[in-house]
Amino acid sequence: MKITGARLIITSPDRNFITLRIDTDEGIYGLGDGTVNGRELAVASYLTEHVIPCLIGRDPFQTEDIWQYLYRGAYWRRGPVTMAAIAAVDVALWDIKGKALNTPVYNLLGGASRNGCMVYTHANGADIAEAVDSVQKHLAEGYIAVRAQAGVPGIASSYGVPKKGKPYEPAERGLPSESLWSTEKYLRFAPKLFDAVRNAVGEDVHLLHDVHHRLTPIQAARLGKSLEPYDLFWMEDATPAEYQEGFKIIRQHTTTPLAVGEVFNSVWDAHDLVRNQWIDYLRMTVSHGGGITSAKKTADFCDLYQVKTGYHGATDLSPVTMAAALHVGLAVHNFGIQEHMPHTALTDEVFPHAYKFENGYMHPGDAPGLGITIDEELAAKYPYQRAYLPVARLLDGTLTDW
Ligand code: CS2
Ligand code: MG
Repeated sequence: MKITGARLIITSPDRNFITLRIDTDEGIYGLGDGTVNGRELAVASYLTEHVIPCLIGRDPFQTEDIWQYLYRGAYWRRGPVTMAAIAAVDVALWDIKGKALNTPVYNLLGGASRNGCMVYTHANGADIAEAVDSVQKHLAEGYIAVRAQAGVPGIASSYGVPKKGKPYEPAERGLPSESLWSTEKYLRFAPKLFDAVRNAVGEDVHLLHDVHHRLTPIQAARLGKSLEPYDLFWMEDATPAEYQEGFKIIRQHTTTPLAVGEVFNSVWDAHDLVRNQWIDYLRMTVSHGGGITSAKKTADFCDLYQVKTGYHGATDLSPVTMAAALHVGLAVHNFGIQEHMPHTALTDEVFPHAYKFENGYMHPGDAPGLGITIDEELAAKYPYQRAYLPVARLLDGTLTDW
């Protein structure tokens, strides 16, 4: 089999998505996701100008060799744009492989290791009462794991809390908005939120929380300690992780499980975190971390250290990534949990898919390949629109991590 062509489908049903379609001489095609929220066209250009010309004529079954060619062969390695572009190619090739062999991709990765992938979804509210209601609403929908975020009193726009009446979607069309942040107010508030949520839902529900990179290690240690009575499934992105050893400080002080890595793009971003067992869950998902080829290797590396997967699954990862993540998640031994922030109905219509949610779990479905398609006619009705993630400042105006 030979690759005969590859092209991008850029669409913005409710938000921007970059989808790569690779075609072969046998009429089989595959899809990959190259979306990097707020920097979409950089990946599009990387693929169109530099990658697609190198793919024509290659054997799509050579996923390992093509991965190495795009990673080592470029000389310039890593980075979100490069790794998302490599992922788009790699995921599309695995899709082709599965379709050609008439089997779901998970069967090529070791087969199903479980009946389904446990997922968590987002509950949020302007205040504690609204957040508790939102958790209960998601439990009623069948979720058994829920992330809770609430507006911090005195902070106009807290991370994870939607604008009135809208679903939570951080990227906004136009230039970046700016929000204000106070770590002191947040640290006093977060234990009150989980006290209320845990009391309302009882012992059995898995509760998660995203700090979104906003604390120093010692502040994160204090938060982890203060949340221990509420038995969290994880505390996420407690501190920025460029300096991996920072997590050692958090680890020394608290038994609250730690998740990190949605902004990582290489196993090297997590190397010290994993081999020192400073974290419990790695969040780098398939599309931002170089594709299925590298996700499988990274998961196997984590398994040696009892670190589990907890892949990022926000709406800026397209349904193609959700499908790929579920195939990997179903197959690897050390699957932990999958984030599920459902896409809008319109996005689901643009990307018809075989994966399903039922009673707290998702399954990738048994269609050959990834089980995902794209309605190109519908996609064409929604052209790309520039959008950015917000930026955050401290109360005195200092730029901080959003
Ligand atoms: C978040 C994301 O899902 C998460 O855990 O941290 O909402 C993140 O802010 C976005 O994916 C950024 O694009
Ligand atoms: Mg997060």
